[in-house]
Amino acid sequence: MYSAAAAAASSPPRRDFISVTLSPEEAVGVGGYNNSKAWRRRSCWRKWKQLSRLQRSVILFVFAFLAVCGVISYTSVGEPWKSLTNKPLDEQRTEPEIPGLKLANPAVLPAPQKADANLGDYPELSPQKPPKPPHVRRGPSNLQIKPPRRDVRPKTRHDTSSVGQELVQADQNEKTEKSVISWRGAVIETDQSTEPPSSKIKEPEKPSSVEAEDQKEPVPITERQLAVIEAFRHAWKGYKEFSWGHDELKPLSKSYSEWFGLGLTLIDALDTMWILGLKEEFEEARKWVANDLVFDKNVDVNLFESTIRILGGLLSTYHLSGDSLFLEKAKDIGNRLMPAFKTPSKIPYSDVNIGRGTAHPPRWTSDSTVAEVTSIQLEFRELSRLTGDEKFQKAVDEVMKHVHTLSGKNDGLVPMFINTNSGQFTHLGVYTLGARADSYYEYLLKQWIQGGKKENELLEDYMRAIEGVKKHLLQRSQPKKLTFVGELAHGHFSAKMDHLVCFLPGTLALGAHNGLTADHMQLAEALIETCYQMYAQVETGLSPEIVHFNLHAEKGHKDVEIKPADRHNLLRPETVESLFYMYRFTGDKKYQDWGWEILQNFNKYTRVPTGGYTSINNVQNPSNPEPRDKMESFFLGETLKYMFLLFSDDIDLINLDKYVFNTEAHPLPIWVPA
Ligand code: DMJ
Repeated sequence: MYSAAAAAASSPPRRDFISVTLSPEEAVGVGGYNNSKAWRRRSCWRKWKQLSRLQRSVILFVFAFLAVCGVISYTSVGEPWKSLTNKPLDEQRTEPEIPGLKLANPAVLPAPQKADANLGDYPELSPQKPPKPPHVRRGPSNLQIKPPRRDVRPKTRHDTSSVGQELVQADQNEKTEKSVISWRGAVIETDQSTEPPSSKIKEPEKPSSVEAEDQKEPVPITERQLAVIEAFRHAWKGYKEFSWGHDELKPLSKSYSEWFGLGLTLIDALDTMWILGLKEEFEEARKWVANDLVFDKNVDVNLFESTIRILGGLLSTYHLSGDSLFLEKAKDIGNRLMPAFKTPSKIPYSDVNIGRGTAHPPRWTSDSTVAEVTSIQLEFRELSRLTGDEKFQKAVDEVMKHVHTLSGKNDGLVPMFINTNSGQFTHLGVYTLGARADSYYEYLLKQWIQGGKKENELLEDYMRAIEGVKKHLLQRSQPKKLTFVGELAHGHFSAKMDHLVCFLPGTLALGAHNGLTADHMQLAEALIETCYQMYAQVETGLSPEIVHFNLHAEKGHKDVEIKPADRHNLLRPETVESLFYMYRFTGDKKYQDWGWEILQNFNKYTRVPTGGYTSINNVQNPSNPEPRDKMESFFLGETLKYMFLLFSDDIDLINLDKYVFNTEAHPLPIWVPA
C-alpha cells in the first residue's frame, strides 16, 4: 500500500512532471466512507497546494484550452440543431400525415406547380417553389422542333423486350407466379400489386432529358407541318368568327351548335395551339378560359365526353404551359363530375348535371356504355396525382377492378353495355373494337403505361383482349387480302369495321414500343395498311364512318364496300393517329405520305372557304360530298394535332416515353418516364 503523502515525504520534490495520485485511505477517509462535499473540497485544495507552480500553470492552461474548444464547437454544431428543434413539429415531419397528401407529391415526374389556392387547403404544407413542369417548353415561343434522330428509332423499336403472350399465359397457368420471362429475356414482375399507383409512387425525379433537350439543335419545321398550321388557322378563323366560346362551329351557316355549352372546341384545341406554336391564338383562348369558362351551369353533360375533351384538355394544357389556371379549371370540372359515381354498383352514370350535382343514366335505360366508363381513368388518375385528393383515382380504379372480375367476356373481349344498378354486362354476345367498346382496350394499355407498367391486371386484360381479337375478329379481305377487325354477334362474324377501330394499329404499336410482343407490331403494320385503304379505295380519298370488307373475290369488286347509311365522314382522327405512332416507331416515310394524302383530301372536300372544315355526308361523291355543316371539336383537338406530329421528325415533340395521349389526343405525363 502506498500513499501520495508518503511518497512526497520520502522523495525530493519533482518539478518537471505532474503526478496526481490518490491513496485509498484519503479517498475513503479513515474509519469509513466520507464523501462529504466539505471533505472533498478540503482534500482537493490540499492537493492543489502541494503542486508546483509549473504543474498548476499547466493544469490551468489545459482547462482554459478545453473551455475555448468547447465554446467553438457549440456555436458551429448547435445552430442547425437549434433551428431544427425550433421548427414547429409539423415542419419537421418528412412526410405529411394526411393520407390524401401522400398523393400530392407522389409522382416521379416533378409535380407541376400547384395553385396557391390549393395549398391553402393543407395548412401543414409550407408553399414550395413550383418545380419546372415536366415539359421543358414553357410557351409556344419556346417550342423548338428538333432534328430527326433516326439512330434512336431502330433502337427504341428493337431494344424493347416483349411481355407478350407470356404474361397472359403465365397468368392463365399459374396465378401465383411471381415473374415472367419475356421473349427477349426481360423479367417482368407480375406480383406487383394493383393498389392505386399513386400510393406507391416514389420521390419526384428530375425529368431525365431536360438539360440534354435544351442543348439539342432545333429541328426545322417541315413544309407539311406548315400546311397543318395553315389548316388549323383556317379552321380557327371560322370558329373565332362564327362560334367563339360555343361548342362547335357550323361553318356553312356561319353559326354554332351547342352540346354542353362549355366552349368545347376551344378547350379541345388549347394544347394543339400550344404544340403548333400558335402563341397569339393560345393567349386569346386562355383569356376566354380565365374570364368566361364557367362550370356552375344547370346543364347535363356526358361524363365520358366531358372527361376526355374538357378535363383531359385542361390537364394537358396545364402540363404543357405550366399555367395553374388550367389546373384550377380541371379541378372544378373534375369535382363537378364526381356525382356520376354515386350509383348502386359504382359504375358511373352516363350523364351529370354539373350545376346541380346530380347524375343519371340516359332516359331509356339504366345501362352505361362500357367504353365510356372505362375510358375516363387516365384523366381522373392524373387529377388525383396533381391535387393530392385520391377520391378521383379511387372512383375510376374501382370501375376497372370491377370490370376486371366480371363474367360475360369472350376471351378478353367485352360486351358494349354495363348496368349501373347490378354492375353486370348487358346485351351479351356482341363484340366489337368499334363504337361503345373501342377505348376500353386503348385505356387498358395506356393506364398500364401511365402508372409505370406496374398494374398487371390492366396488362393481363389487354393482352388477353388482343388474343381475343386475333381469335374471333381478325379476317382478311379479298382481293387485296387486307387484314381487318370485324365484329362478332352471337357467334356470327360480320365483316363490318368502324373507322373508330383504326385507333388499334397505333395502340398496338405503342404496346410493342413498351415491350409487348413483336407480333403486336406486325398486326399494327397490317391494320394500318387496311385503314389507309379505307381512304385510298374511296372516290374522295376519305374514309367513310363504317366499311364492310369483301370476304370473297368478285370481279370488279374492291376490298371495301360502303353502305349508303355509312358513307359520311366526321373528320375523325383515328387513322392519322395510328399513322403518327407508326411513323414515330418505324421512321417509315410511307406513313407520312399517306397522312399527307389524307390532309390534301380534307382540304379538297371538307374545307369551307369562309373558315372552318365540315363533316360530309358522302365520301363517294367527289362532285358533291354533301357538307353536313359541322366541325367536330376533335378535328382541332385530335386530327390536326396528330397530323402535325406525324409530319415532325422530332421525337421529343411530345416524347412517347414521357407522355401518354388520352383518347382525345391530350398528352398526359407518364408517372415513371422511361
Ligand atoms: C373522339 O372523341 C375520341 O377519339 C373518342 O375516343 C372516339 N371518338 C372521337 C373521335 O373520333
